[in-house]
Amino acid sequence: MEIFKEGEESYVTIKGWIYRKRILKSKVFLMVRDSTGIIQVVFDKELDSELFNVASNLNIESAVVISGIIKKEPRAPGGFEIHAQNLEWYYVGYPFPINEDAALTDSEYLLDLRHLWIRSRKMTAILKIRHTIFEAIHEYFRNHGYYEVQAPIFVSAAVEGGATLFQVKYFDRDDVYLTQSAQFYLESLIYSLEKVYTVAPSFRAEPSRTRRHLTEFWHAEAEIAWAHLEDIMRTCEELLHYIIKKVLNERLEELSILKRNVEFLENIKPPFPRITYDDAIKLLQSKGLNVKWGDDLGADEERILTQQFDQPIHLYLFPEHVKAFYHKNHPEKREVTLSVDMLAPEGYGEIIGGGERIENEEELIDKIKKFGLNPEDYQWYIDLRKYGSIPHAGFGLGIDRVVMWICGLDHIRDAVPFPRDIRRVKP
Ligand code: NSS
Repeated sequence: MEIFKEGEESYVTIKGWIYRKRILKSKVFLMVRDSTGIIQVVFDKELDSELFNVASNLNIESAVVISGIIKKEPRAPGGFEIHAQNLEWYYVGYPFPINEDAALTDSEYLLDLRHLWIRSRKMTAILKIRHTIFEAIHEYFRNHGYYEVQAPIFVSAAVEGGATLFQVKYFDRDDVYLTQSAQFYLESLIYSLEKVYTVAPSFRAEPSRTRRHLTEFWHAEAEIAWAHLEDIMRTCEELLHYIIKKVLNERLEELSILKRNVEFLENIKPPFPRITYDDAIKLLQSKGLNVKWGDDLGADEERILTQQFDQPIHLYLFPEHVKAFYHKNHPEKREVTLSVDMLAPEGYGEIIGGGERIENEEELIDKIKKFGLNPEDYQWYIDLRKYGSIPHAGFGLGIDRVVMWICGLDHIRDAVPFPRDIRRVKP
């Protein structure tokens, strides 16, 4: 809590909102919060009965400015309390009918009240951690020679398959969509800037409500000239490690509010284990799962895989048809691609997807056709392969999923202030 000193050292003024209220016979205790924390304020009836009455009648979430003497009080949260001498209130609050200690639930009720619920202690802790994660991502890329770039949100072709494209009413056109990924634009920018990244929203018309899918999510994407699969795997683990270290350095208090197992995060250290798709299928089969080579791995399979390790893992070399068309095929093992997903441990699953891109024009056109797509729709993307094409690779990290895992949340919706899914675009 920021203390505004006025004259005498121990006389302070605070501005905030009433978080909790407790009335005893001759004392009112207000817990007042601001963006920095919570402090206890005492109003003594015997010292000032008028002030005592005003304080007793204020609701939770009323906005207040309180002045008084700050004293050490080991029994108070934070070790200090303020003995109030003056109280001004602005707008009275509401009696929020929710027990804050309740788990962050899937409750539609809390989601309807999201504009108010974001004031809760847990949501505040999550939003501070989210802030630090965004900061870490920018720091990592900027400290490693990447240029930050921006790609359009209105686009005219699918990157990650037509099934999850959101069509937009764009004047009189019916071939405009919201972007699923900035990848193709980043690819075009490596020919001048070599290493580029962007942090932006991506949109997917995800038809189902799951614990890890939003229709609008935040995406950190990078593309690197001359890079191969190995470089991507190393970059991804370094980036994730950098994020975790920064959160551990700066957000221990918030992690403890969320009751996150901090020791688990402290033990995360690259290089992360690697497992090929082929071996993953064998491992899953040995666990009795009904999967065969060529299947796409869903949340259930990923959960079982990640539970075999106490680190994030690289799952790599996916079959061609499981991944988007732009992935480059393995030079010797043509049925698989130079692709990688990073899966977060503790059952969380995929947080990053990436790999090497096809750099040869003919190969790219063949692949587009093989996937039943129309090369005309990808004309400018194919064009990039005509002029000074080079090997390159990149990846996309789902920031909300990383927030969800680092905070130890049950649902991705709680990783975002105002989540969007198939049924919800409000508040
Ligand atoms: O579809 S991805 O696996 N890959 C791409 O979009 C590439 N074009 C990125 C690139 O190489 N530049 O999505 C990347 C990540 C994925 O691992 C998830 O963590 C996240 O984006 N993602 C999502 N998060 C939340 N909700 C949804 N619906 C979602 N879809 C992907």
